[in-house]
Amino acid sequence: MEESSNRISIHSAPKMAYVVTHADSDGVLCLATFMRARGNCRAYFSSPSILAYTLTKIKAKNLYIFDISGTNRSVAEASKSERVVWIDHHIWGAVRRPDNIEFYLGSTKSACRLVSKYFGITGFENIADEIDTNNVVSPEADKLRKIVAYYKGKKQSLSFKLFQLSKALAEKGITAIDDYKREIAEYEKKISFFEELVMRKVKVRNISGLKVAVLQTEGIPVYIATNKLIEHRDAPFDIILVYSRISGRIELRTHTRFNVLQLAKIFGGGGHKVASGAKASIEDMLTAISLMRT
Ligand SMILES: [Mn+2]
Repeated sequence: MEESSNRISIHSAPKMAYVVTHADSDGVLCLATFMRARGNCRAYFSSPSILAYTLTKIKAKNLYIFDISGTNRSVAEASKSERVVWIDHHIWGAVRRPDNIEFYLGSTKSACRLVSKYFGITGFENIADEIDTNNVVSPEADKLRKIVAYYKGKKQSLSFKLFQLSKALAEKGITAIDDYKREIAEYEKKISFFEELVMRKVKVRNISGLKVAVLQTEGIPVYIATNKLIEHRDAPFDIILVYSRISGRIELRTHTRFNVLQLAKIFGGGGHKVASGAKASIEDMLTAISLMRT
């Protein structure tokens, strides 16, 4: 019911801004910060690999893109909207900037910190920094990460749930997370199951002196795998490779600050030096790792 009323408001307000943001905690906090500054909007949750396709659905007067890096293809697609503001903190390759796109890029810990700065709205950037660098210390960051992980695990109407969460955060501030006790509790029940699965399924490889942890499992949050593997007897790992058969994507992390971005780039992926992702098979990624040191 709420979904349909949401749709009505879109048609009655054609000039409403469009936002495309990353379907993760940082992306949610970017959107919440935006809505605090500018009010309601039409939002799409996307990811680096599907951004260009997401943008084919949008021709807006005002489009904002948060927390996803661009390629020449996605930039060309975005420029079909009238005016675009693109705010991101990932490492970009060379792209040509069309006249109607404003890039606001930086190397902050979270994209939310850049969005906060751009709109002059403060409040969520410390929590976003904690989650996006996998350095969660505050209970607020811990709870928010669990709420987002809960919805990502459910998959059903993920975008709508993340939109509602962003809106609640914009309206109530971070105390909005207190209304998600059930989701947090349900997610917490699964954590030890995920952790046990990580330790049981991980395969350790030694490739040209690099310690590589290989995981092929669906539905395990990457941060859980990364954090649990610190306890593994072969830890720390230079490269943690988490493959999803459904998406055909590999997420790369590191315990040793090994530059995993260079690996993702080989396959047209991207991200940060210590957290990146790309579409690739495990076999091809292991080959790339072995070639890197020859
Ligand atoms: Mn981010």
